Amino acid sequence: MHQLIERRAFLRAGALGAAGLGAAGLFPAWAQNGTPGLVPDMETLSGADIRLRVGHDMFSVGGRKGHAVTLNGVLPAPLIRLKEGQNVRIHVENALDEDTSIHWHGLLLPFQMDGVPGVSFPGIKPRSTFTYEFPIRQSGTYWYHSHSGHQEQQGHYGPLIIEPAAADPVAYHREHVIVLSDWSFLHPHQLITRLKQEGGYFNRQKQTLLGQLSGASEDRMSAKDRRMWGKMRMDPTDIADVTAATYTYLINGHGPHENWTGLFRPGERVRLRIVNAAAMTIFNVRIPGLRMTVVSADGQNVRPVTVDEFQIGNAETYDVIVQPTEDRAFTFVAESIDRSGMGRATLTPRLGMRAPVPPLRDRPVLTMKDMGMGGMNHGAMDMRGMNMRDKSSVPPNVKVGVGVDAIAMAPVDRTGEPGIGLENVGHKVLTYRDLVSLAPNPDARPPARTVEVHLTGNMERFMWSFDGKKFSEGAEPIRFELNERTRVVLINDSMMTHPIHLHGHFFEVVNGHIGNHPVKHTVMVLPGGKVAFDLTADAPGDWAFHCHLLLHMHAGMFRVVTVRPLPGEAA
Ligand SMILES: [Cu+2]
Repeated sequence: MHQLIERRAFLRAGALGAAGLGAAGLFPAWAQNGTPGLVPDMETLSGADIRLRVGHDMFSVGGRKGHAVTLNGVLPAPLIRLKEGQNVRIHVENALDEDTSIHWHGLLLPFQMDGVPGVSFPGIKPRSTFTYEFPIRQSGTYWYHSHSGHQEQQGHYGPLIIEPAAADPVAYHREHVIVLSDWSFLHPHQLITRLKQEGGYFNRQKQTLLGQLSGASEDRMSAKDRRMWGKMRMDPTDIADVTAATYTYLINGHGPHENWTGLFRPGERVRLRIVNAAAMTIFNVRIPGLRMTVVSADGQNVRPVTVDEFQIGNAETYDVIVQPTEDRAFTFVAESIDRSGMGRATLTPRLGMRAPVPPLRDRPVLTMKDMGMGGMNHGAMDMRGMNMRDKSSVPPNVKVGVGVDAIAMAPVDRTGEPGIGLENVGHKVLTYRDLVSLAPNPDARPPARTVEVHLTGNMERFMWSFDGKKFSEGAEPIRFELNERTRVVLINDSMMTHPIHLHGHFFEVVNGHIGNHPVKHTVMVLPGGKVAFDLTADAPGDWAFHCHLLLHMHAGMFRVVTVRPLPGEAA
């Protein structure tokens, strides 16, 4: 390890220095073009007292300028770098004309410091300062973002890295932070209006039924599937609500043409700390020519697993090690799940070198499994008898009204699958089943009870909910007793992948590796799929629980989770 540190000091001193290479502009030091990575003298926010100012700035990408919400004047926000075991006070000044907040995504902290207005604190009023203060009880790659209004979608997000107190089990010579996001020049309210008018508004790649019948996509969908989709009046290419029709996909705040570039020396082990901070985009990540060894998921170490590609949901983080040995450039590709566009960056030994950018691959097409029929025998299925709103397959607490356009009749565990569109890409794609916690799970008790939560929606009307009930309809909190051990089963009745996030806790994704289940704060549930996680409710308070596709959260796919009693309260 000592050698590695010396190596990093050398990098700082020398040949690869970033001075004068990138446009300083709106970018924080860590996100500048041509960066050598996180060298010791790089400007980051660290120590016991940190100051952040939430304000307005213009942000430009692709030659256009738009209005952004920024922290300390930059987009993405500054890198916060902390040390496990320290205490931190973070003073957040609100220079906006509206309330703001910061949520520390994935951090274990007192609930009053979690930063969700209306749930954990009142929010930060205009022209006032709120001081967050909490001990740092963990290490790894995390991030932070606004939980107020639509500020996160407008640029209010940044990375947060915590050094472990003990030796890091992951060895590396160099590290880069890679924050993925999506940028629209339309205000989030305009996005919502369009989606409410027509669920598939931004899905300009629609396959027409006519096109399918003419045989254009014969090879990709059976006649039987085509008949079924037609009958359901649903669209098998509705993979993403908001697409490249309006989004520019950003890597560290840079568009594909700005081509954010990170440096390496051939032979080095390079740690990439990858955060999906996008509002509405799930990404497929790959680096053609380089294999990636996943060493951490959602900030928690996993047994190293080497892959060629992975799908990353909103709010998830992955740390990967790459070891480029050749003296050449590599393209980092973050393709949107619907393949309407991509974020693109370059890893290279020297500035000015670039690698080919692969073309967008064919758009994926949903299957019957994605309609919640994965557990059915297709041969024996009688189409005429199918009713995707058959209430009998859900418990009585699920409200099946206009807000629910489908019920998964036979949902299946899809944690062994790589994600929509990645089933047959010809190389190894990460699945949740590949993730094994490096440390044994701390709580060996079997769950005492099971809580089922249905992920529900009406795609055409852009209505989203848990158990058929929007948060604004007065949905009851999900209650846990302090230190109770529960199995939570998420059942996706819709035909979209939802990344579901629980605040203030880690949970263990039940994937067959008993005792070493991967420990996460956000989990993607595939269409027609179900995911179980075991939870020890060890953090008293009120916590947000929601889909991290931000427009789904705003539409109502949100609940409060309460853990009681609070400290000092009678049980
Ligand atoms: Cu969602």
